[in-house]
Amino acid sequence: MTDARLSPATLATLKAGTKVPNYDRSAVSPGIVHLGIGAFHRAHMAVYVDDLLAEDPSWGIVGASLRRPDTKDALAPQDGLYTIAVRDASGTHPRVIGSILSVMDANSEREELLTLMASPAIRIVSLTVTEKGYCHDPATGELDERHPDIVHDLGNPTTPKSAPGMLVEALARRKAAGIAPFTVMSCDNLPSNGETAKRIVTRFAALREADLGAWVKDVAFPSTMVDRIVPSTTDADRAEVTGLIGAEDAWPIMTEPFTQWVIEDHFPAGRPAFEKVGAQLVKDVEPFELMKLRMLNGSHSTMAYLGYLGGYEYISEVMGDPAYVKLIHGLMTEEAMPTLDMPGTDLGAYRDELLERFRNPALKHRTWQIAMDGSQKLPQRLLGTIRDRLKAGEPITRLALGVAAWMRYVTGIAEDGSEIDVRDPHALKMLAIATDAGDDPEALFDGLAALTEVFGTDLAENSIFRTAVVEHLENLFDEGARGTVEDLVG
Ligand code: CS2
Repeated sequence: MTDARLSPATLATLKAGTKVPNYDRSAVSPGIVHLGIGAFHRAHMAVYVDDLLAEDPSWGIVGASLRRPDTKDALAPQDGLYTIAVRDASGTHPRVIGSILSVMDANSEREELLTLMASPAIRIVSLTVTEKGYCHDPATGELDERHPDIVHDLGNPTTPKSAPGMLVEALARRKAAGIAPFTVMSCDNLPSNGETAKRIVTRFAALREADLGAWVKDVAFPSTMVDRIVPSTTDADRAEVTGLIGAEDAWPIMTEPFTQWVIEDHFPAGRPAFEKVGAQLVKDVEPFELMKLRMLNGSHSTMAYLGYLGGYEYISEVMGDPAYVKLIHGLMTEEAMPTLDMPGTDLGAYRDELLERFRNPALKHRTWQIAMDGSQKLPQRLLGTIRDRLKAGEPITRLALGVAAWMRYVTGIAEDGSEIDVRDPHALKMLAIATDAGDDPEALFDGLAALTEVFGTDLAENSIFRTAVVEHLENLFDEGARGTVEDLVG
């Protein structure tokens, strides 16, 4: 017999051991619209909200996807219910989350979504639209005014496609109706994500209309640091979760036990009591963001490129290679930690906890998944750290290897000659550069470092940086990734 679909009707019949919502879902009303309803949000913020709804049912979430209807397709028949499955060495622990009341597909329901965003009940619009969703220049953090979606949205402001366009149109409607703005809460992996969102949204609003630009300046954009590792769900995961809970879930979310959320406490329109469910509400999130981006994400990207090239499919496999572990330990200890200013935080303990999380054998986190969108990730994960180290006159050996591995990866050809499926908004441009360069490390460096949206205008010219990356590239071409890592740590 096939299992019945997860839904309000089957909730009471789930297998023992499955945690289910402890509140009456029919009493929950929407207070939050979330743009970018992917796995990251569903493993993170939606869980914190789920923990709070028994106490305050006015903060339900309506999720929206800006690009693909697949989340809506999976969750609509389940009335928004889905499972998070927490994996560690002891097994997989399922919990059904009820905080997402519905999912909207912005392409087919744009007007309904904008109407909801403009309604007074919505007091927070949160975002996980990934780095590229900001339509900005990652090197400067400014709105990319030539971005095709931005060009489209400025020409068609009432039917926008992009996240900035959606936010500004909803805010414009609130302004026109005399409704106070919602708070915009970015949960993406960007430094000062609140400020970045604010810069982009206010610029876009000002380009639409000076008055609107001025009004949007008063909108609150708190920064947040979000941390939970969420590998993409596979068919095997779906089957495992269906077996565990006793109902079919079309899109469960697989994650780790660890979760962290640091939030700048600036919500003039009100907020759920996140501090009661484990979030840290602070004045200044930036040091936490830098710590996470430079230590966790910087290590992740370095392991992703060197790991993929070295033939490792999962991060836990990379962590099984002592040379790689030594490299990552050194990258954090010698090169990232000295750039961080975190009085009162034990960075050594933070590093050790990260290494344990990376080791989690049950969490099948693909190197290929993390390798995606490197042009958008490198600036805040490795290049900012490199700039600080260069300014201080300190070595950048391991960080430069991370950059070189990315350059080698985006050539699109693996060490065994097979093709790499490079996913990146600049993939084609980078492939053309790599094709021209062939296996000449200097030409490859010069071609890619000229991408000012990644490297700014300073790094391509920096001879210490250039020499370090070119040397690593030579090794990567000659010895492969494993050989290069062994040479470096040996
Ligand atoms: C990862 C992150 O895919 C990636 O680029 O580095 O998504 C990482 O797993 C999260 O930031 C962890 O909080």
